[in-house]
Amino acid sequence: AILGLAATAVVAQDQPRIPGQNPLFTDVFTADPAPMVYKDTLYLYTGHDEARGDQLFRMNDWLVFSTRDMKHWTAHGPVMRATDFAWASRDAWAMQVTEKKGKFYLYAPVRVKGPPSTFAIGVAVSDTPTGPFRDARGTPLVTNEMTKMGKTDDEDIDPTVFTDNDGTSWLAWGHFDLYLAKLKPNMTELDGPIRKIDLPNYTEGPWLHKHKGIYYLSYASIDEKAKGAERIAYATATSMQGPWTYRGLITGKAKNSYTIHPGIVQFRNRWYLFYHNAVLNIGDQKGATGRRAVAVDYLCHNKDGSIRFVEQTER
Ligand code: FUB
Repeated sequence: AILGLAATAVVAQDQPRIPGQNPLFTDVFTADPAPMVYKDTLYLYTGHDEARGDQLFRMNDWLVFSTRDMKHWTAHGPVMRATDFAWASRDAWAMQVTEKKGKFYLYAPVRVKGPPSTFAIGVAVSDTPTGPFRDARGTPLVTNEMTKMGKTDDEDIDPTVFTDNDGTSWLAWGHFDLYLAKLKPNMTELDGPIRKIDLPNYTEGPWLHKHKGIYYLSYASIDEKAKGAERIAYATATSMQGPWTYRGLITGKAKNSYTIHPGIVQFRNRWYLFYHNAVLNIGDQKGATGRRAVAVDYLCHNKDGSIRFVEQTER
């Protein structure tokens, strides 16, 4: 009992918990969380897993939920379907929404009609955070850049968008290779060259944030590309131009899921790490890599700029 009490005290002090919340939503399978704070509300955009049987992914639309207190959530339903991009055929994979000058921009990877039906990144716009979002260009923002370089067909995925204090917005994305480009102030065109960033075991799911003047690039990583499951790692820099320095792992593997995906945000003076696992069963549909569940835990920045390892909590 003494040991138990001591352990509880250490956990409470070192790693504050959000008790009883994970997974966040229990009536729908959600993945690839992308939080955005606007005014007094945290909006959480997610992918929507609908895989049946041993299907890997079946993802047709993106959902949004909102909260003002991190306890009570409102589901607003789908904000957009992959096929709302007229040039896309399917696969509503990991997206992110950001606000600029009162408009909301959604960056998302979807499979183009093809052939070849490779991934491309589209940008959509809305006047409200809950959508509906409509294609802002009529064409992809990033078109098969990696395929042009002889890579596989699913390289242009998982866009993350970040706006610096000076108003400059940046887009990072990629599968096994990580790319970074500036966005024009209109948010719908790239500004300048695409740069490649080399990070150890970079796999997918990049997420950019800034804290106390340090830039953070978190991402899903696999030790050996073909084996194991993903864990969240991160790198830091003193400028978006880099150089980026690998700093270690933020999480271990997600329970029951091959993938994990970071979404990091500050809300009401606390930092949060959103991610997904696959511990949720809904009826006869068991959690699996294609049936995931979004979760959240506190994120702590240490004084030396490192991020404290996050223990994944469950209900
Ligand atoms: O959800 C489909 C894909 O799985 C995402 O784009 C990746 O980040 C991984 O979570």
